[in-house]
Amino acid sequence: MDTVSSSFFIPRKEQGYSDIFKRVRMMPLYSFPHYKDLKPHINHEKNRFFIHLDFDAFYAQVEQRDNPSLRGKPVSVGSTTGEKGIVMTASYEARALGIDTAMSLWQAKKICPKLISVPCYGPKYEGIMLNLIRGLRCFVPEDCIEMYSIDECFIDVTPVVRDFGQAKELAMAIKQKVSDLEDLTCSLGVSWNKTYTKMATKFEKPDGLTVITPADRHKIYELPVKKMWGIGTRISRRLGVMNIFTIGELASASELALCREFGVNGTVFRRLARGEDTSGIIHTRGREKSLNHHHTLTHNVWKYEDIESEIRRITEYICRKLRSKELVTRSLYLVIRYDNLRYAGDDTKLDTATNDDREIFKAAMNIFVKFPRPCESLRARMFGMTVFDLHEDLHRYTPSLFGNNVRLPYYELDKLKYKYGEGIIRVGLNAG
Ligand code: TTP
Ligand code: CA
Repeated sequence: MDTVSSSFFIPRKEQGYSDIFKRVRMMPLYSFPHYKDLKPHINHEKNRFFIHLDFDAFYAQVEQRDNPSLRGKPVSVGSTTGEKGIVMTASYEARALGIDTAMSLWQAKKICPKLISVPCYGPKYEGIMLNLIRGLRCFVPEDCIEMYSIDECFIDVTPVVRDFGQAKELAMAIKQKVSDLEDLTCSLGVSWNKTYTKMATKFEKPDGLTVITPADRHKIYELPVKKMWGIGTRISRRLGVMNIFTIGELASASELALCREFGVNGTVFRRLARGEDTSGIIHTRGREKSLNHHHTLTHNVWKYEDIESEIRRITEYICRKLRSKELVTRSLYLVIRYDNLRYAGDDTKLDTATNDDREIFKAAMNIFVKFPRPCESLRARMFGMTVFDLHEDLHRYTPSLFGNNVRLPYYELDKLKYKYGEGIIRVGLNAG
């Protein structure tokens, strides 16, 4: 499946707080319908049913769920320390008082001195979404579910419903499932295409459920263009210059004029506005259940530093493989074969899913110390590592958000290595 990352979602400079925003942005880069995804032969209004699910005030709601003393109060979640405090999201009580995402904590406290700011805990939120995706498999096959961001997913319910009535019933059942599984509320949009479902979700937030059938198209058409999936401040401004202010106006605009201004995206915008988004579920998660790498040496080794260096080498290899597939691992298995042809192997579970060379190296060394220590008369000749319990890497585009360790920009380093060769840079795996 072809996916493109949409730069439209990256906040623009003129929003003022873009620098702060960039720092707090942690959701995976969105996949946005591409020209290639739009298939004219699909009869787009018939027999296709999608649901979009979005948790309400996600981080804040989770923290209020887990800490009853926060319920009913203005709460913000984000970094809480020093001048760099930031609001990643705010509870609805705080929003009612004017607190907004990406505000500095200082600014937020000025507006609402009673605001309670709590730190965010990424792995917990990630776990909730992954649990939900698992739970949704009782309604549709996994292939029909697209995890779109840390708190949003699309579900293609075409295989299991016949009309909008059934699609709505299913959406209600999903809402109930979310409540049963996680005791959280979410909002849902139901429509015949992904773009409309995403916009529908916003109609009745929080705890909403909105169905947009072809007969309800006018509800979408009345919205300002900026509300459309993929259209931000800059594009809506350019559309404004063309006298296009609503989605309806975009839908009926001249395709030629739009293409002159936006190239092929002009066609995409127009078709999405018209409800002609024929894109399907996009899978970003790899199919792999595990990845492994084994290396047999030409010269057997026994000195600690040589062993360490071999383990480091296979760690780097495995981590790069994980990143190339945008995966993280929760479990690790290390095996060594000695020159007496015996094996030592063991596995460990990691505290959090990762593809960070340093964390995996540390875990691998912790396994190694339990093995018979190689010596001059018992040398190691083969090293192998397997990672399993793999998940999609949700933090791949925003290093350094969670955990005590500062995440290194591994994806960027991989690109450098790919371009300039292995020797260009090496991470010191012994560091923190
Ligand atoms: P959103 O779905 O945009 O917001 P929300 O769930 O808090 O509120 P809403 O009810 O309007 O959907 O984002 C989901 C979570 O992602 C949010 O709780 C916090 C996090 N987030 C960031 O970390 N950085 C950001 O820039 C944004 C917008 C959200
Ligand atoms: Ca949300």
